[in-house]
Amino acid sequence: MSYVSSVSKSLQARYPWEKEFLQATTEVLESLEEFVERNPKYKQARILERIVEPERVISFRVCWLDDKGEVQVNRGYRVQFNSAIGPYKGGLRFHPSVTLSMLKFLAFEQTFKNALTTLPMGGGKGGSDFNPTGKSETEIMRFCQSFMTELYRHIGPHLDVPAGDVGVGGREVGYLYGQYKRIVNQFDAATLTGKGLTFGGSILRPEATGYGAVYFVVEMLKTKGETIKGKTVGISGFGNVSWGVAKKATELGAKVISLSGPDGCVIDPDGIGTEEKWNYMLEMRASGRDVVKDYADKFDVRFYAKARPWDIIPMDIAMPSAFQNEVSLENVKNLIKNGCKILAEVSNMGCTAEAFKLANEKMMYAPGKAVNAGGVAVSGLEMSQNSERLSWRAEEVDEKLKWIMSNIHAQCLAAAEAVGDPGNYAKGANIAGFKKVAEAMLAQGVV
Ligand code: 2IT
Repeated sequence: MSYVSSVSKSLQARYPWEKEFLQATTEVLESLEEFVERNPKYKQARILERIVEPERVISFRVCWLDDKGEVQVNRGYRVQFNSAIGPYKGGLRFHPSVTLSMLKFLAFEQTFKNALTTLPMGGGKGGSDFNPTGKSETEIMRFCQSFMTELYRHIGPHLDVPAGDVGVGGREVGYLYGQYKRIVNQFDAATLTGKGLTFGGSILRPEATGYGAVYFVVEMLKTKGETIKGKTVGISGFGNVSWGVAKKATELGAKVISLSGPDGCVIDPDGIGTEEKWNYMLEMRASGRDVVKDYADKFDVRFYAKARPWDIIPMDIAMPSAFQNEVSLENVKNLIKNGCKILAEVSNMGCTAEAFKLANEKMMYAPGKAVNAGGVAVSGLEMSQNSERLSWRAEEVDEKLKWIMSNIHAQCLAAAEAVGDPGNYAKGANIAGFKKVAEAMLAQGVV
C-alpha cells in the first residue's frame, strides 16, 4: 500500500463520522500521491500524518439570552489546524449545520489556500451552530459577545486571527471585535479581519473574495486566448461573495444571470448588473430572512423553487458561491450538456466528490482553495495595514489582490505541469500549497 493510501485509510478508520473532513483530505491526499512518492523526505518525517491532524481543537459552550429573556445554548469551536507558516488564519461560520467535521475540513483547506496566497498565514477555522436566520440585531450582538467571551483567550495577532465566513459579516465582526477589545483592554486590531473601515478594516475586504475569483477566471480564460467580455456567468448564493462576483464580472463585461438561496434560485436574463440590484442583494442579506425569492418579486424575474441555476439555463462560466457540496454530479452533467466550459468553485469544496471528478476531467475546473483565496489574501493585507498602523488606498489593495490571484493561478499551472498533468488546477493547487507548508514543517523539526 502506498504511503498516501495508508494515511488515508487510517484517517477513515479514526474519524468515520467526519464526512466533510474525509472528503477534503481524501481529495488532497490522492492528488499528492505521485509528488509525495517521488520525495521520500516527506514520508521519513511523517509529514502527511502530521498535516492532516489539527494542531489544536477548541470546543466551548455559548450561552446567551434571547429577546424574550429565555436562555439559549449553542456550541462554539475553533480549529487551529496548522501554524507552520504563520498564525492560524481563517473565518468563523455561524450556521445551524456547523459541526466539528465541517470546521476541520474548512481549516484543512484553509491551510493550503493561505499558503497559496504567498502571505504568512497558517490555517484555522471556527464558528458555531448558532442560526442567524430570523434573529434580531440585539440577539446577534448578545450571541457575538458571549461567543467572544470564550474565544478571546485563544486568539491574538500573533496566535490566531479569525474573520467572517457564512453567517458572519461586517456587522458580526464589529460586535466580536468590540467585545474582544473590551476584555483584553488593548486595541489589537490585527486580531480580527473584515473589520469596519473606521476601526482598522481594509478597503476592498468585502469585495475581495468575489473580485479575486473573477480575476482568477480571467487568468484561466487568458490561457485559451479568451476574455470574460460577453460571457454569461451563473452564480449561486446571494451573500457577500456572490455580490463581489456580480460586481466585478459585470464591470469586466460579462453578464451575471443567476442567484440562489436555500429557497431556490432566480434567473435574471437582463443581468445582475446595476448598483440597484447589487445594493438589493446586500439588503436581502441584511434582512436576515435568507430567501432569494425577494429578488424575483422586486425585479420581476422568474423564481424557481428549490432549484439550482446549473440545471435551468445555459451559461459559459459557472461560479458556485454558496456552500460546500452545493454542486452535484447531476448538476455538472447538466452544465456540460448545456455547453458550460468553465467551473470555477468560489465556495469551499463546492462540488461533491463525484461532481469534482467529472468536472476536473471534462471541464476547465478550478478548486475553491485557489479561486476564493482573494478573501483571505486581503485579510492578510488588512493585518499588514494594522501592523503598520496605516490604511492603503483602494488602488493599492486592488493591485496587490490582482497580483496575488495571477500568482496563485501561475503556481497551480506550474505545479500541475511539473507532475506531468498540465492544466489540472486541483492537483496544482494541492501540490503548490502542500510544498510550502511541508517545507516549513520539515525546517521546524518534529513539533
Ligand atoms: O474561506 C475563507 O477563506 C474565508 N472565509 C475568509 C477567511 C479570512 O480569514 O479572511
